[in-house]
Amino acid sequence: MKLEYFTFIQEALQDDLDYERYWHSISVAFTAAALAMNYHYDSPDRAEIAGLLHDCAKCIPDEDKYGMCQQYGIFLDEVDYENPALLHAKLGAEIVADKFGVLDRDIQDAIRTHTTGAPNMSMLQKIIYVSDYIEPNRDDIIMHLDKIQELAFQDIDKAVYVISGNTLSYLESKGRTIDPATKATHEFYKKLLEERNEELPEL
Ligand code: DGI
Ligand code: FE
Ligand code: FE
Repeated sequence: MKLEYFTFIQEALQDDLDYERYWHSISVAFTAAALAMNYHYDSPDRAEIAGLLHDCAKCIPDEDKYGMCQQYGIFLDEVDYENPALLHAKLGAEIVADKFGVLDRDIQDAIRTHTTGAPNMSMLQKIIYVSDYIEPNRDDIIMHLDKIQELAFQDIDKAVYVISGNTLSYLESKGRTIDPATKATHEFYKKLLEERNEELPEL
């Protein structure tokens, strides 16, 4: 039954995503399952499903994304209108219910927050946020990726801190608008590590 469901998802993704995005999704799914096992998360298969589906709305043309967001009643703020790259996360969280029967709120939340992160994320949200960044098949050149991959399996909160910090620096260097959630994520995990008297990793 489970394998049939995975096959159903996999075939739909092959239709809906381009070649690179499809393999990125497979890679995020396996990375998420590995992190889930590492942190004794109760259902690694749910992490796998969230990973498979996290970018399911990525290849919808931008001009269609806005209309679909409206149909689903998704609230969009100014940053979303300026940055269509942010929409696929919010839209994906709604599409998975309709198209893949995913009614699990934690999976939906993990998809919704996978691009910006959020303060005080659940383990599944952190797993997807981190897996998206560290999966081994991305073409992007990411500084110290090997160290961040290692950190992800040692202390996932430190990994969220580093990844959100790197994302902020990247967006600033490109002059892109920062979503308040991206900033809030970094600040939350910085404070959390300080409260735990942990050293802030610099990567
Ligand atoms: O969908 P992926 O490529 O796998 O990765 P993603 O969902 O993390 O999306 C990455 C894109 O989102 C990337 O181009 C950077 C952008 N992004 C992330 N946070 C912010 C942001 N863009 C803006 N403008 N503001 C943000 O805070
Ligand atoms: Fe994404
Ligand atoms: Fe992704």
